[in-house]
Amino acid sequence: MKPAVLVTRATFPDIVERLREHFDVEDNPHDTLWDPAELRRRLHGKQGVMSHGSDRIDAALLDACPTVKAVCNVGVGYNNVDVEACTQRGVLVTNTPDVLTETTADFGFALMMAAARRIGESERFVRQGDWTKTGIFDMFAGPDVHGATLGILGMGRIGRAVARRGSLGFGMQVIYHNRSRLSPEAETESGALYVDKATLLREADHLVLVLPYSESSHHAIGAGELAQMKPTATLTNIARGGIVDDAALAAALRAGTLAAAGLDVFEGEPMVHPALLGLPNVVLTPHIGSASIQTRRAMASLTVDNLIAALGAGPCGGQPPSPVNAEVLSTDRR
Ligand code: 8YV
Repeated sequence: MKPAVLVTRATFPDIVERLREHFDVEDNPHDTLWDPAELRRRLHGKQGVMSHGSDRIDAALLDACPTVKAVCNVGVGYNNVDVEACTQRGVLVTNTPDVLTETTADFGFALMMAAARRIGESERFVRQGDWTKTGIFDMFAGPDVHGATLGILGMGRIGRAVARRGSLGFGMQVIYHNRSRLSPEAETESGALYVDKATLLREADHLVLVLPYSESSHHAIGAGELAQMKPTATLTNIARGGIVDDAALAAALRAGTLAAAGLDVFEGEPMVHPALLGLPNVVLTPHIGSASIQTRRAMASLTVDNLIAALGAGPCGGQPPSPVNAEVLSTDRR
């Protein structure tokens, strides 16, 4: 009998077909949002799940579904999964690193540029028919990106890819802060200089957030941090909602103590803080940082590779390509 797996969100039909070659699949072609009780009901009796950031995978769910052996999350971030609870129960967790690095860095750069060069505001202006006089000299003038100081908070793969774009493509001085400092070789490759957080906040003309969400990064950028930034600076968040205190950010943008922001992620998605919605100087996108067609396919495909290896459903088994808690592979609780 094939192992049973649950696919919680709609994905490419050929990805589901590939899963069906190995598994008994329950999928969600209409992309219905399942509440925790519905997720529990559907996961019950399954061996694996292809999960997303919108699915909370916690101890209570695992205890209600003790046959689950693999949680294969579509995304590099996995703060929706209680990894410790999974590890304790011998459940393998996997994610999708690397395949989305360059695409997400592209998007971060695009959002930063849109905020700095006021693309959202000016696009609305044209669309609304407000452009009635040509040649207004300072119309929608914003700060330069090229040659400016790019600050990066969080210097993993995506942070380094943003840094390379800034240093190699835009002649920016790149400074970064991270829990741990990069090796000298990685710093040279990224063209980035390590600084403490206060210096990062004080000196960045454009600050991009690329750190994972955890209790310790909750509101890493709040009123106090925003107050340390230049009033001409921009802030871009392509990491996770909750890293920025959205109410404090809206207050800074409204007061003009920060020039502009680009946000792809929000506290309480898909809700967006109402104070942000009314502001002209913030570009808002619905968590699409990794959403290029090629990268979405690569993420889904890597998740299938992980599921097949994790549940030993492939012709030759093998190691899952991107385990988060690889230690469970060597325990006998599986
Ligand atoms: C995904 C992401 O959109 O990779 C991540 O961590 O946030 C995004 O790429 C999301 O995880 C989809 O489940």
